[in-house]
Amino acid sequence: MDTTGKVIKCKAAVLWGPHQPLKIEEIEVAPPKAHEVRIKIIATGICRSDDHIIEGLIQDSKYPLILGHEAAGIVESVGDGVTTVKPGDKVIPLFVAQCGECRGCVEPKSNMCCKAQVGQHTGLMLDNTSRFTCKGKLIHNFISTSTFTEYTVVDEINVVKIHDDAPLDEACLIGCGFSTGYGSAVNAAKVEPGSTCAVFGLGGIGLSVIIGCKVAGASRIIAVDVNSNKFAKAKELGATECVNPKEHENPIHEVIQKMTNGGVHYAFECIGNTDIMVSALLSSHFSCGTAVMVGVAPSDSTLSFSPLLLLTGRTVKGAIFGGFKSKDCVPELVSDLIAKKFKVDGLVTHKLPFHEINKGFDLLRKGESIRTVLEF
Ligand code: PAD
Ligand code: ZN
Ligand code: ZN
Repeated sequence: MDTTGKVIKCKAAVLWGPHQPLKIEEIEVAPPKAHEVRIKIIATGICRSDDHIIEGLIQDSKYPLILGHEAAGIVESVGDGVTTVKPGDKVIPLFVAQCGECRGCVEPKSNMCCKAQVGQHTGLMLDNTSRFTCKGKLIHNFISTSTFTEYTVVDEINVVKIHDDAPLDEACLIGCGFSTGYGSAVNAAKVEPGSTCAVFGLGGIGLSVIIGCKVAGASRIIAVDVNSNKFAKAKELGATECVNPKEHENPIHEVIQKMTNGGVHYAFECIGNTDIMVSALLSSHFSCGTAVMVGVAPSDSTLSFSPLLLLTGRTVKGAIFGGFKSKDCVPELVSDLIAKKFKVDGLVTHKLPFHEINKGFDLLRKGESIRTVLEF
């Protein structure tokens, strides 16, 4: 049946408010307007950033909303003026937009688009309306994507075509977790061959940082987590040593300084914990270390440390989506995946049918899963 131009009724996981389980509801998805694309989602991963919204950690979140931002799917229909994708194309929705024209997009060192800023939770399309309704109520989107639904609508600057041969159940991880971690190492930090690295937090993000550090030729990759069950996977992906802070009396930065003759070249925080952000900074060498903040901390938190830590030569930086310009880099990363330059299947610990989404979140919260991929 041709659905072009029609409202589609389908199943979606709606978050009606913070601290609630997701509810599978029948929703209406309006056709795409000009410069918008309607996508049938085929596979979507569960990321901790989705859980932060359920936990109410991001204060300007708009409810009710449909979460999900790490996905791959197939274009169902396009609005007027869309030129970069067509019905039937395999695509990845992009929570970091790339319009190609704004200040952020033309700056070579930036990957932030000013037209759709990922940090501004409007929950709406660029024209300030929504394409989702449920039981007569407007449903917001999440960081311009919303992929916990059989169909979604995104602005054209938030979607990119990928290779026809892409396996969508793996390519979905290029939509967030893999690219965020991998890019933090190879792109934001620019890890050099022979350098030493420490990675704090071994979820989908931290493990992808490890993959990036290994590809970049790091000589030592120290993996840090309070859950020792994460260590086997970290070693499999490239960690050379694993440390559990709970097994040491001294603060973790002292342990790492001792292991590395004063500190690592690159330390990555992949948890979203401001205390560990400071630990990461202190774990980097006082004269030349770089600490990269990748984890998303609660929106009302602040980072506090002595400026003397920087005067001696340390660098602090942060990156969203690994600093990758999304439209330019996602198709390349998918082609690299097809060419087996790296593997992402090690990150997928569980596959579940979409309607078991709450079970997927439970697995993440219990520390039992890395990525759960939901299939429709
Ligand atoms: P995850 O929950 O799967 O992994 C976090 C890991 O940290 C777990 O293995 C925990 O056991 C471990 N951990 C928790 N507390 C500590 C501690 N005090 N010391 C050591 N280890 C600890 O999450 P994830 O990998 O999906 O995401 C990690 C963070 O990255 C999270 O804050 C998420 O919101 C953020 C993120 N950032 C971006 C970005 O673009 N910057 C994108 C996606 C996710
Ligand atoms: Zn994510
Ligand atoms: Zn832009």
